[in-house]
Amino acid sequence: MNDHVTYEVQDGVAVLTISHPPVNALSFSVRSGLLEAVERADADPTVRSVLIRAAGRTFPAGADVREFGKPRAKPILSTVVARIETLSKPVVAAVHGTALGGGFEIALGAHYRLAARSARFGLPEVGLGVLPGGGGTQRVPRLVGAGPALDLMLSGKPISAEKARELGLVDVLVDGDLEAEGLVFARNLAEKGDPPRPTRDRREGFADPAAYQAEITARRAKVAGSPIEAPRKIVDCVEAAMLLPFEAGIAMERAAFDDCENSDGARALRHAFFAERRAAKVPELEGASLREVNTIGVVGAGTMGTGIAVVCLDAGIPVTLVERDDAGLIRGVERIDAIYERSVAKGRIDAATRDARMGLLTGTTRMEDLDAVDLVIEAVFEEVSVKEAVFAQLDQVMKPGAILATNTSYLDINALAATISRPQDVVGYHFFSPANIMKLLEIVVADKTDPDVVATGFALARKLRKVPVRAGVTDGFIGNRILAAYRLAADFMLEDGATPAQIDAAMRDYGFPVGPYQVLDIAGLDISWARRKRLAATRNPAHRYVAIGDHLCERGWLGQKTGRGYYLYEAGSRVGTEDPEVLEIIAKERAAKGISPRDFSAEEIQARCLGAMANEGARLLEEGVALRPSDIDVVLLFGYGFPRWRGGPMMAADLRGLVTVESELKSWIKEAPEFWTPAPLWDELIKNGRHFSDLNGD
Ligand code: 3H9
Repeated sequence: MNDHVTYEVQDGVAVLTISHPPVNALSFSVRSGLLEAVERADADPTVRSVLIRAAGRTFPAGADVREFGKPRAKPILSTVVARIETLSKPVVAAVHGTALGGGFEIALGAHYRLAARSARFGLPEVGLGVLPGGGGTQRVPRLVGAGPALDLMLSGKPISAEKARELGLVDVLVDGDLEAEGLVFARNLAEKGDPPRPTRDRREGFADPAAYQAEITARRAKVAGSPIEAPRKIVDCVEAAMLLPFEAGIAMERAAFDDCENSDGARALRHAFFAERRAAKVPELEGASLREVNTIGVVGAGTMGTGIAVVCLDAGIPVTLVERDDAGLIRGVERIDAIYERSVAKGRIDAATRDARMGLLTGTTRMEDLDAVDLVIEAVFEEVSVKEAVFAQLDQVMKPGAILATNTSYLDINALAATISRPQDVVGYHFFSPANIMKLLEIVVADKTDPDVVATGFALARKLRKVPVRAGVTDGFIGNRILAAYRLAADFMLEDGATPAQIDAAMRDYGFPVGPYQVLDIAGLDISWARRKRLAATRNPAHRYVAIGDHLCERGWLGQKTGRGYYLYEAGSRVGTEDPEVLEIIAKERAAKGISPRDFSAEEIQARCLGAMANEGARLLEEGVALRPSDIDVVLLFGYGFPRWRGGPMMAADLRGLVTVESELKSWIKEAPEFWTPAPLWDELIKNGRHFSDLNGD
């Protein structure tokens, strides 16, 4: 029919094969090819039934998200699905891989569904800020009722073919050759004279109208506070499925989809989807020859080292864990054991899997035992002299060509690499705590890092199920540089009149799970204190400095672990209350600087924190520390709790308008010129009518 849909008749069955690598997304050419093929099958007198299948790794994984937000070329997906459903001959879909979103909806347009046992079905649209727009909200409830339909649409999580069959979404599971079985099934339908079975005419899901409506009411209450519109529209559409005629329900779904598609939330979520995938594409991959990483050494069995060891063990990679002495090693191995115990207790893995993973772990106190490993991740105390000593030892024992990764958060990797004989093998792997849970991995490329070492890091990250982002060497890399700017903006407001609780509440309202001072109390105030002390020698005394955090640390108030930080914690409690003494310290600091406190609205708090983050992001781009704005967004989304539906600080600035953000930055310059002066990139983009997203490179 066209390059993406082929048509072939076998034994009276028209076989329509979708072929649009990599995931058979339903772009214009696939939709039009499919529609044409369906029309042809209808008109072809030799055809008695139809089989829709896909070539390659999967049945369509959804609409082509790259077409979203642009005028959609006809035929639209719901037209294609409707035409499949109203065909006068029985239509069978044979599903393998992941039938997601529009792909699942195509299968629902067919009259019968066969699935490979390994197939998965899902409606992940909500994760992109939209809802199923190819009839999914109307057809799925007809088959399974409101509860399971809303589970699929509101969670966005796929279900197994087995589960889909249990629910009645799939007719037959296939273990063998799916295409051959599909052909036999389609031919049998024709031979038996079975008529088409349009999903729109089915009513099984409406068998208990009261239960259906009760489910709608319960879910409506649950999604009432959603920051994006899509979940509420999903509930409305599923309610309409039972109450309205089919065509009216479809029209309602269409209108709801259009409303959501162009919302800021949906744009931000689409951005996040592509940004994550783009971040994995770095220049070093071009022509790289990957180094083999079959065994890994981890030096340091503290919280970070053990978390990293678990990440590697989970990927099936044997790990040699090194500590200075037996006691430390035993504590480390116990920590790893405890992580796996919890996973077993929570039912995430079974005991056999735990045993297998623990079986890949070797503990030692001898650095020499790392002589054969392919890569070492050093996770010792964050102190230059300690790291240098470990590096010197590793340089002695590691085999030539082995990779030496340091898990530092701040330190100068160029300087560290220069202390050993093989700087080309040195790279930074900045994991986030807890390493076995947080998805982000900053891969820090030093001046002499060999491109093969960088490329190997990205390949390894995929194996470790991490989201890698390339960063250059600077104090704090991408994430902690942005975090420092965020905190400084917050600290300025603290000094000028806001309280920690007001700032935290404003940032939670924006969508962060916790505010900046809550994070400080959780992480420990001493970490950022150490950084400030380290930078003290080079700090320009003319720059505005807020010493409130230092005063708390000097009193030994280091956050939750000491029961006191920016907030006060009752013994054993993780919920802080406002601490009058902290407010007093802040008031004293203001008085000492002659500041008369003023009020800050939540909007101003948000604008200042976000403006500071985006401005620091612009500096990181100018310095070449970050390759592209979307990489900065990925770091903040996956490592710092930035709300995904806001897209990250650079996307948020785009959505708010660069002119608006820049003029706000300018209006604050007099308060701290070194901090608030917009990076030159703002003017350059604005003058050319461009956005940060125009620098993402696709
Ligand atoms: C929808 O269907 C709406 C309808 O109801 C109504 C419409 C009116 N579009 O992730 P991978 C690209 S909404 C365009 O690395 P994996 C992806 O960018 C859609 N491109 O592979 C990447 O490109 P590149 C509902 C897409 O094996 C390449 O394919 N569907 C799409 O790790 C490989 O992807 C979804 O939300 C797409 N829909 O995972 C499913 N999907 O190589 C979204 C992928 O240039 N997709 N690409 O970087 C996924 O969840 C995963 O991609 C999947 C494969 C699980 C399928």
